[in-house]
Amino acid sequence: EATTVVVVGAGVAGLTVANLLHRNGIGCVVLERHSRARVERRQRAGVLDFAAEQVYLRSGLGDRLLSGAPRSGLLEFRVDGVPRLFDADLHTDGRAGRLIPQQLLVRRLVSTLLDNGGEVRFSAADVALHDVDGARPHVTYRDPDGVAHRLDADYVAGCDGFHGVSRARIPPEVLTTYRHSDDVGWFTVLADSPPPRHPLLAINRHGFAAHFGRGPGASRFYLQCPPGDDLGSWTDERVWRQLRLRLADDGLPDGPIVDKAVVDARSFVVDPMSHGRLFLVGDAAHIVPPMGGKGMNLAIADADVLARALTAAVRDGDDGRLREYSPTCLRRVWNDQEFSRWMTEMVFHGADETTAGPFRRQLARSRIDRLFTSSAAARAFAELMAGTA
Ligand code: RFL
Repeated sequence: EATTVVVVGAGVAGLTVANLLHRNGIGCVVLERHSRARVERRQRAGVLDFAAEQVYLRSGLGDRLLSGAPRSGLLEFRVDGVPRLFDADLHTDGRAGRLIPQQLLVRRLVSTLLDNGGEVRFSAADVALHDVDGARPHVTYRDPDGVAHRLDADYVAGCDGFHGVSRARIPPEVLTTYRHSDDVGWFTVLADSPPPRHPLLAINRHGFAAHFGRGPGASRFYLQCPPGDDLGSWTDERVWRQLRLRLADDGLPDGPIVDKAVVDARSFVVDPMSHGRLFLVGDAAHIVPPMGGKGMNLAIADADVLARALTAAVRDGDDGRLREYSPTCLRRVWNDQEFSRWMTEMVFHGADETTAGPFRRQLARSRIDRLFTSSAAARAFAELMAGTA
């Protein structure tokens, strides 16, 4: 069996590549390890930045994918219980992003692709890439009945996330890997509780916490914690008590907690993002710390660059853009890597009263204060939030 492009992974990256290729009339097959139900349930990000929104609008997918997704023009910083609203719309001339839970976007990307005649093979096991540096790569996998298959292709898009198999196909001797870990952990909670009026970041002596909406009846919270913190120590009762203290809101409504995790504030980048006829897209090539809200948006930006480059190569026989794929994406990746670290630094402060806590809290206050006193600082921040189109 043969196709033009095999896409490995049906996350935001892979599904965006496939939808964009499909609209350009380029044949592709998506291979996904998990079931459709599982892929459509994974709740992660929630903010689509302006640059990512433009990708869908330009390709005519905007109505289908983004209907009902509200604009997210305001961001609340709550310093010592005092709210301050940052107006991203104002400082970017209306280029604010939109709120859309990642799993809703994924669900819509899947149904749009399938309705348009695209193909996703879910529950594909043992996906393996072969001859990616030759003229004609192929991908092997097993279907849910255990039957082995082989797909020949001109190109492979490795969109299989940080733990996927694609990245390992780039020989280590040509790959530079950049890693950085902060001495901070993020304990994150997903709850069926009312979302905040605006995305909220809170600074006070009890430590940092953030509250983001994930649709009409769902919230994601982040609480700064020691790296590798013990999940078992975060009982539901402690979660709500800490959130009320840190968000300085005694009346914060609770609700059933549906997920808890400790995530590293990990930064990771590989260079180059391509090898032969294999192209890495999204988390397969880079991870940014969560506080910048850029992981999903970078995946969409990469997907757009790759879909255009593949279209030029397949339709017009021009592979110049494919050669530029990795450097083009990496410029944005490093820009957002720097923004995400800066954002983490901006709000980072412990509850520790004896050492760095009080000092860092003053820095956090000062950085936030600058956003409200210097229009140049506000503009720089809002522009990074919007992303570069
Ligand atoms: P995904 O979403 O991980 O999708 C990869 C897909 O590949 C499949 N796969 C395989 N398929 C076949 N064969 C294999 N061997 C395979 N191995 C893996 C997987 O099953 C999956 O379907 O990567 P993608 O598409 O690159 O998208 C990246 C985003 O998901 C990620 O960057 C964001 O979720 C990060 N992130 C956030 N980003 C934001 O922009 N804003 C946020 O607010 C935000 N919050 C978050 C986040 C990530 C979180 N996690 C993962 C801890 C909050 C959390 C909790």
